Amino acid sequence: SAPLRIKESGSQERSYVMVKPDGVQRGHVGEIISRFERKGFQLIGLKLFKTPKELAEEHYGELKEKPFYGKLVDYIISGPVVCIALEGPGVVASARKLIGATNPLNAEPGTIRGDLGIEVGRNVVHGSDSPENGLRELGLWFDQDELIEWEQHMTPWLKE
Ligand code: IDP
Repeated sequence: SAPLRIKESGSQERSYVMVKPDGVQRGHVGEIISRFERKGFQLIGLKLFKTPKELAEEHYGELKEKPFYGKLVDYIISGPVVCIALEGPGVVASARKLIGATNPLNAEPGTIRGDLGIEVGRNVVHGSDSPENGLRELGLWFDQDELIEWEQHMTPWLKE
């Protein structure tokens, strides 16, 4: 598996979020990025990307034995995705809350999947499930020089 190329910057937590091909095709890219922006997380990486099959397989490697694995990989490579790197305290768990339950039918209204999806196989968006996986996935989807460390001037208005 790929090395962890992304260092943790101080105590800052990072998450890998991705608009899946259905989200891109349905024109929800702006809306999805906007939900994380308005929450207050800092955008440190962003790109439109055509996923190589090997990368999709590596990303979902833990699910290799699942019956839906093949279709999942086909879905993820079926069109461009938008790769999003976010940073901030508690960003992994918070992004998962904003995204909602894996199956959009179980996802609360107000979450991305709850508002925008109806099937688990077309659930619009991905978010890392642990800080460790956040760093692992950022290392898979981004080159080091694609992650930008920048000073966010609204920080004093977001953090005490
Ligand atoms: P997560 O994306 O909410 O973390 P995981 O269990 O890690 O959920 O599953 C990864 C992805 O695999 C899901 O987002 C979904 O796209 C797909 N998936 C999960 N369970 C099913 C299923 O039962 N049928 C089809 N696709 C599934």
